[in-house]
Amino acid sequence: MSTYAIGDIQGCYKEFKRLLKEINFNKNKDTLWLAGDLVNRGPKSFDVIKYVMDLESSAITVLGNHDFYLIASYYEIDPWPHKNNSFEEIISNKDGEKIINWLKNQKIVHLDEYLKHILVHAGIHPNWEITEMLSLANLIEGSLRGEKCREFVKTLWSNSPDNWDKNLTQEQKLIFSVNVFTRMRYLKKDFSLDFDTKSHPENINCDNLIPWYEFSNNIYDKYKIIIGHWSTLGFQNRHNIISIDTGCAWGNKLTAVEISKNTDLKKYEVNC
Ligand SMILES: [Mn+2]
Repeated sequence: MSTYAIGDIQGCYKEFKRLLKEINFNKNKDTLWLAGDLVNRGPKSFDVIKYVMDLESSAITVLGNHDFYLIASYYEIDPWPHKNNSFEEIISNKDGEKIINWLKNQKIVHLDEYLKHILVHAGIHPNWEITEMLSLANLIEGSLRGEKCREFVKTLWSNSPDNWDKNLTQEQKLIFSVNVFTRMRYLKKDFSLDFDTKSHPENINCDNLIPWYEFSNNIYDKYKIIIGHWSTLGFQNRHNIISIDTGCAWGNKLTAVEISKNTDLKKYEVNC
């Protein structure tokens, strides 16, 4: 009865299966938390999603920016017409619609009150209260599952608004919160999102770019937040976050951690 979290798989099916072997994952006993970005970049996005679908309630997945990008591509919304992706295999497959429907039913945030951990792809904005954060996640999940999913996904490809304000319109709140949950890395001192910088904090030469988890917030005090998304940050086990995207799609590593209430974090990894 163990709970494991795995970072961004990004279509790296072979490495994913190797890692599951390494942790002796048993679908009938254990639970798998996936930090999002199941697809794109790697060669086998279709196989990764099919495998996770077959795990049924043994796997909990939160969506990442690449998973949103796949949903958009399925609806023929292409935010970056000149960028390559590896979605064709899924979109043209007879099970394509099933896969997209499954993705639309995954979560944005997973909070485990017993383990006191939260799983999210990129992060949680420091200006949010917990109830606000959960209701924004619910709003996104509802919009994905609703009849107007395509219209909703079409609005998302914007960097504006770049800061939180309780008076934003519903559409603006959705755009901002999807960006926070799935893309955020650095904030400026005024709490606005930076959309350009990906480097490790040690390589940043700018006083006005601060990793989001260095701000203080009640949510980060109460729960440890497990994130993927930031491969240049790599593995981190800090007081308020565990970062587990170790860049499998870039030929580095795929990482799993065992989450437990009582024992120290256990880390497992395979080379990619
Ligand atoms: Mn990502």
